[in-house]
Amino acid sequence: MINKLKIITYGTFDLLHIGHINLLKRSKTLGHYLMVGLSTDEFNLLKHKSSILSFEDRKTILEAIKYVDFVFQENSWNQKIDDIKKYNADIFVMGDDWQGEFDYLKTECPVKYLPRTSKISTTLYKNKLKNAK
Ligand code: C2G
Repeated sequence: MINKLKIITYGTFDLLHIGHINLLKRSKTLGHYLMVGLSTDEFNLLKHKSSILSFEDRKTILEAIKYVDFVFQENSWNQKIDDIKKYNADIFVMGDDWQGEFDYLKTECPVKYLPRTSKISTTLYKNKLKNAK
């Protein structure tokens, strides 16, 4: 039985868009099992982000994506080392807008930053929806 390479990533994933899907799809190709730490509404406040969709809705949407195998709560900035140990993650992945920010995790597992999808973001999405009225 080959080892299931377990990938771990984190995010808010509000108003799901192609940038999120590209990230999740490419993360999954790095291994066999993709775990996503989904920012709670409370943690989003700490990130100075407010999401349109509730945590429960964002979680249900993520769980419906074929690349995603497991979704858990991201409640704070400093749970990643414990999560990597708890879930036996083999590779930590984030979009490269976070380049270098999570290098401290290299003591636990390889850290990969994937190219961010250009010209799309939740903020852009929200503004387009606003202007579409
Ligand atoms: N992303 C991307 N391309 C975009 C937008 C987002 O590749 N156009 C990636 C981000 O780099 C991130 C993931 O999609 O890896 C989720 O993005 P967000 O929901 O914006 O997450 P973020 O607010 O960056 O939260 O502890 C880490 C934080 O929870 C990350």
